[in-house]
Amino acid sequence: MLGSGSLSTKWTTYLGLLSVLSTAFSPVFAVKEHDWKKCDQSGFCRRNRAYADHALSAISWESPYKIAPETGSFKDGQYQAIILKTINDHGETVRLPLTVSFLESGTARVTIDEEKRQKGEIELRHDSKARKERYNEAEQWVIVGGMTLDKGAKVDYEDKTQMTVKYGPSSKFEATIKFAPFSIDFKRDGASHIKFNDQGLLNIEHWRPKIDPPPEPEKKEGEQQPDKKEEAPREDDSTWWEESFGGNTDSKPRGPESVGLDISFVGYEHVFGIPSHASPLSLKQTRGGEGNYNEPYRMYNADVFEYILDSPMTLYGSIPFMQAHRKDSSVGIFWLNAAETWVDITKGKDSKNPLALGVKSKITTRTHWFSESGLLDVFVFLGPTPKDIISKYAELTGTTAMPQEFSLGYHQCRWNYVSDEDVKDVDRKMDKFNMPYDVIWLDIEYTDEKKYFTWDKHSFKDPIGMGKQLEAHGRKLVTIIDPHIKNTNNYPVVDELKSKDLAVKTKDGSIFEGWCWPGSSHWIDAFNPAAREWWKGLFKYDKFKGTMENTFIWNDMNEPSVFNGPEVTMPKDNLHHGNWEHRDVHNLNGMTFQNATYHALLSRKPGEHRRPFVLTRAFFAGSQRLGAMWTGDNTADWGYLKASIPMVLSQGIAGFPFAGADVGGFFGNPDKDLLTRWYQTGIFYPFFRAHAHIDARRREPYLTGEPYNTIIAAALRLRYSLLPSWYTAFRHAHLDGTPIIKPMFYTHPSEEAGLPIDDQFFIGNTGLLAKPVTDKDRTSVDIWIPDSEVYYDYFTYDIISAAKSKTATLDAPLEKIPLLMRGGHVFARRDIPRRSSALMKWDPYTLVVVLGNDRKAEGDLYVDDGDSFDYEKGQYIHRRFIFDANTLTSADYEGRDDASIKEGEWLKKMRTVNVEKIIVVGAPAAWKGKKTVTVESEGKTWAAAIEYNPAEKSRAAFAVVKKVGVRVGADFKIVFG
Ligand code: NBV
Repeated sequence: MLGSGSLSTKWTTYLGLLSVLSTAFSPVFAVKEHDWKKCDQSGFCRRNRAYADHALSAISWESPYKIAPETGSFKDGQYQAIILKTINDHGETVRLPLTVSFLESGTARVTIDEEKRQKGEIELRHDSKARKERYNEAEQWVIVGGMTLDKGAKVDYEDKTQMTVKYGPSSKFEATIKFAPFSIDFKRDGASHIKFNDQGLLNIEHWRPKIDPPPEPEKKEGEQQPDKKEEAPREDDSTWWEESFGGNTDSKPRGPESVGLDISFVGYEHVFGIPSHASPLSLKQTRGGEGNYNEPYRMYNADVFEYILDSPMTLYGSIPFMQAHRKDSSVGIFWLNAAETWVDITKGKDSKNPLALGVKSKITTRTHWFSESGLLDVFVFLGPTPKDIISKYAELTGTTAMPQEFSLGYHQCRWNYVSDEDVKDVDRKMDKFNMPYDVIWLDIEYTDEKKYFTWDKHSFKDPIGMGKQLEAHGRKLVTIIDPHIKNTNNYPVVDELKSKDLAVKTKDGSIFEGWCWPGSSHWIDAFNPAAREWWKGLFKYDKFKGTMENTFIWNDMNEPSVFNGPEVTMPKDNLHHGNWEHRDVHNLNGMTFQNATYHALLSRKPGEHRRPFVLTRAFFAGSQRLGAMWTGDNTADWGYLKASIPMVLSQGIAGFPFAGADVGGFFGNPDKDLLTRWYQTGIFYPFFRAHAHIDARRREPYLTGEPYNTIIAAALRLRYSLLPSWYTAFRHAHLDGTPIIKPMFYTHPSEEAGLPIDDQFFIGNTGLLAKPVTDKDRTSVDIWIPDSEVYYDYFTYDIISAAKSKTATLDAPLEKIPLLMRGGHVFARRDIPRRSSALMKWDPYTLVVVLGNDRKAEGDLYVDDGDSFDYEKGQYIHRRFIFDANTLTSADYEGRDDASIKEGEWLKKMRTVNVEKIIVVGAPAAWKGKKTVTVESEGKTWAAAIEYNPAEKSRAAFAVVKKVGVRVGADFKIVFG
């Protein structure tokens, strides 16, 4: 058996080799900030910031972009015109086609292209084979719906200087397009909410030929040089055609081509979104000042291991979606551009127009977005609620896929389980210590020398035997498959990649070779449909031998990570399918790879139609349709535990809620308290996986010793008992993009004090409010109470006394998880402790009815087979529970008629599954002495025993009905009073 010690040595030797090969990669466990570009090291970032500085400091600045009104036309919900950009004092202009689309959903879209590049009337430098157009295929990857034009959109006003279009539901939205300079003011109910180019920072870097400066005339002795100070300031063209960083030079065949725009959120103090950053949920200002950042938020998917906290630095994935919120109003934008993107944020009084706001807060958040290349393409959402914003965004980019049910369970991972025997041993020990888990993971060491789709024959002698042991308790295996393919002999995968011409190319069209785990490697170009088709074949059970029905996949390193590449990724002038430069598509790259794997899992065997599970590290808008993400290589440190909550919340409000952080911290060794608190937090991540670096000590939860083992087991049990409610929350995310864990601004958009809070959250619609302990040695937490409902402690039913908008202090010694139940909700649990979620499949349900101040409660439960796509054919149970007037009823959530549903095998079997127990928290005193309740279901009426527990000190009264005996899928009525 290969011990972790020898693996570690192998790894260290390996990294030694890499550090010789690469200046950009180092095995030192701290991010080397200087390995990543700061704004002034990125040519277009520096230029756009300088443009902004100039525009904002000039005494009079007029944006040089004007619509030529005679080119404009409005038809079927779409306005098209040419914007003329004046490029010199002689009035020379460049033509930029503008399209403003008003969609039926009430979303507006503004797209600006460049005519010369569209028509291919440009010359490429450096003999590049790249495409000449601005990248216009992002929408093919990202947008899946909601694009029907609003035929009802009407021009409401037009003159020589501007036009106003009314659109959206009941025409309550308005866009005023000013022609000169070009700007757009988006209004709702007559008031401005979002403004484009209000500050005049619109900047479309047009194509121009490179003119080599004439050689400096030779200076003759005694001759006077002309005084240069008199010349007009020159544009900074130093990085137009080439740019170097960290020893790598990027050739730019199309010259400068960035797109930039200022987007003001009028009267909004908070903006959220643009994950992933290790930063607060409410985004910080980025132009300096106390407590602010000095750098813009960056989105350029990168392998930034051991990232730093409280930073706008880029991480592994990007979603350029932002929402602004103030009391009672939310609006948002989606910047559809897959190139490197930066966002500056400033906040301040709207000095231009303080009276026009019509809202108390005079703070306006101004954002400045710029991308290196591609179209300027922005969607605008006018709300008014956070839910509206997210659901409209989800309509465009899709929602979370219905997950494999097992994937909501606990995932046990480390780099690496060293052999099949090791895996089987962990599997047995989890059982021995009564710790439920669903999935065990294999990192890169399971392969034969990092050749994906192979097994190390010495350490994984019998993968099928291993898979079968897992299967016995309904458990699964996830194996890692990365996008870099080892460049070596006798490896059919690389031979095929080359012979079929499916890899990413260099700028001159030859196959790109770089360094990653396997050493010299090539990268699959998942933009290429033929590559995706080929990829599918590799996962067939008879091709990827050793895998079986319970094997699923983890895609890592798909930013892509290239150890010897610029900023640890691919050269920007590399070419993808269709000859698009990597520069144009970088942030999409990870999603295309996850997409290829997703489709491969769908076609492992003819006739097998099961939901894939694919974890990805890199992502973009739309990745939510394909699986889960995690926040990458964090550290076993309290700060990273704390940061994980806003990071996961931010994913949720940007449409990709199936998110989690490595429990325990990837780098380093957590002490027992930290590990325990991390489990108590991790049970609330939608994606709940423990993971550890290869050099970290073993830390399977049962190794912690007492009392930690018992405490961690209890946390795991809590996750497992609530799985029905988690699954229901996923169903809602799937239906309309709703986040799975919800920040306060989302659930209580009217409560100003809660808007920036990002360390507590609600789980789905359960009314469960969690505030994990994320500080060392803390034995209590202060939780903010968002409303005047009654709140109970989840475990003791103690009433939490705090007024609305006040904090309550909750006791939280190590064994206690701060978790409250908000009055007014019903949620479902399964209380029989089992080893895995699969073994709970036919278990009875417990309903917890938490009565509100008005003695009412409501909730829902969604169940399906958790594995197939039969839910698409109505094979599911979705119940709505209402408690009112002392009666609990259950009815179909959508009002479907039972008789209309043709029962498949799973639904038939669900006939045996009951709601067995009902707990009513906050039970009225009038129930005292009651012995039975009346149950009515499926034409029968019977009595079930009730046990009433009167209030005691701070504990609320509660009642328990133990043998309810109603089918979970049937309508029922239970009369308590
Ligand atoms: O495959 C090894 C690791 C993996 O464990 C981790 O989760 C990824 O984020 N991988 C990165 C590569 C190297 C990390 C130093």
